[in-house]
Amino acid sequence: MVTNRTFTMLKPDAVEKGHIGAILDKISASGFKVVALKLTHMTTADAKAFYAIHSERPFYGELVEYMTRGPIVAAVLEKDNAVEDFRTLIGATNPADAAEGTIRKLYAASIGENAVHGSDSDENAAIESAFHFAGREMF
Ligand code: RTP
Ligand code: MG
Repeated sequence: MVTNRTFTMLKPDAVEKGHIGAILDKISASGFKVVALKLTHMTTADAKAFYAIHSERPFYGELVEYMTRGPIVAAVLEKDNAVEDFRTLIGATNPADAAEGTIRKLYAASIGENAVHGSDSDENAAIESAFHFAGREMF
């Protein structure tokens, strides 16, 4: 099923550095409509579950530590071709490889602390949105 929504998180490093406004501004200016939004703090159990797909990877422990060390901004975004276009807007996982002008190029420090998450499929966008938001919180 193709949808026109994706899910994002502005990760703890982006929030710590005061980049919430600048990143949301860039997202809006790129044609995405915010249909759900909140500041939240993932528990260790939340982060382990959210990133369960990476549980066998060597960076899993570090990733869970990072994602739980402070609040994040969770959001659902709407636009035609949302998943693919948002992945283009954020750039490569490693900011060193990210294209000029992308959010990770502008705001990410390293492959581990890369400022922003974007869903990688329509199916995962729906699962991740439901992980963070109740139906009445999505508009
Ligand atoms: P995301 O899921 O956050 O949008 O990132 P992504 O698809 O570009 O990358 P993915 O392979 O799904 O990895 C998830 C997150 O794990 C951290 N990571 N660290 N130290 C490392 O080698 C490493 N590799 C990945 C990053 O925070 C990455 O976004
Ligand atoms: Mg991913």
